[in-house]
Amino acid sequence: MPTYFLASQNLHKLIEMQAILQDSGVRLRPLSEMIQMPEIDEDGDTFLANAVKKALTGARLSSCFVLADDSGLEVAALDGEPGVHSSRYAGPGSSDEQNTAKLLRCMQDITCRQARFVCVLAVAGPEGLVGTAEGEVRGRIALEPKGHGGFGYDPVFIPDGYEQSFAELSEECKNQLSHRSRALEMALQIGLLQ
Ligand code: ITT
Repeated sequence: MPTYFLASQNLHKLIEMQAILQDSGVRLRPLSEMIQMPEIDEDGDTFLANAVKKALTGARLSSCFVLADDSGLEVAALDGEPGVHSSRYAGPGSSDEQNTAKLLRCMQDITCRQARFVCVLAVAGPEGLVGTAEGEVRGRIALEPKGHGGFGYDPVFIPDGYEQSFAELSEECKNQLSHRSRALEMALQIGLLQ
């Protein structure tokens, strides 16, 4: 079975992606099984730039086929913030709870609560970049956190067509709708993962 190695420090991403890829014929393992990944400075202005940087670094160091995910939340009324800064919105090393609390504070007086999650995937191998794929899910920011599932901003993100947050919906439900599952679907469709 073709195997790809995920270059990520975020265990939640690995668990979600393994569940989404379960019946795809593609196997995903953590890159930490092969090498110790150095800390990567995610200094790109776009999800694409950061995803490509993570995949190329992992592939160069391991000589394996490496998948990377750069993702985040874009809020329309905040001009797309937190965007590429999603994981450190409340400052370097901030927790999911601190980031979510900051987001709710910034949106205190904002009635337009439209937002989207974006995921850009990049695959690189020993010869360099293989390709990229992208997925998004649209929704709105809740007035307060609800639910205990998922990670990151899941407790405050309500996908379009639902009344519950991603953290209240089941794992299966999130994995059918999410930006990550849509990006993986595209990656399989275009043969980026095969
Ligand atoms: P790696 O770079 O090591 O993969 P990371 O968590 O730092 O791990 P990113 O730089 O891509 O990953 O930042 C993604 C952040 O966006 C993540 O920490 C969450 O705050 C948010 N995010 C992305 N996908 C999410 C999801 O499905 N649910 C909730 N929040 C999400």
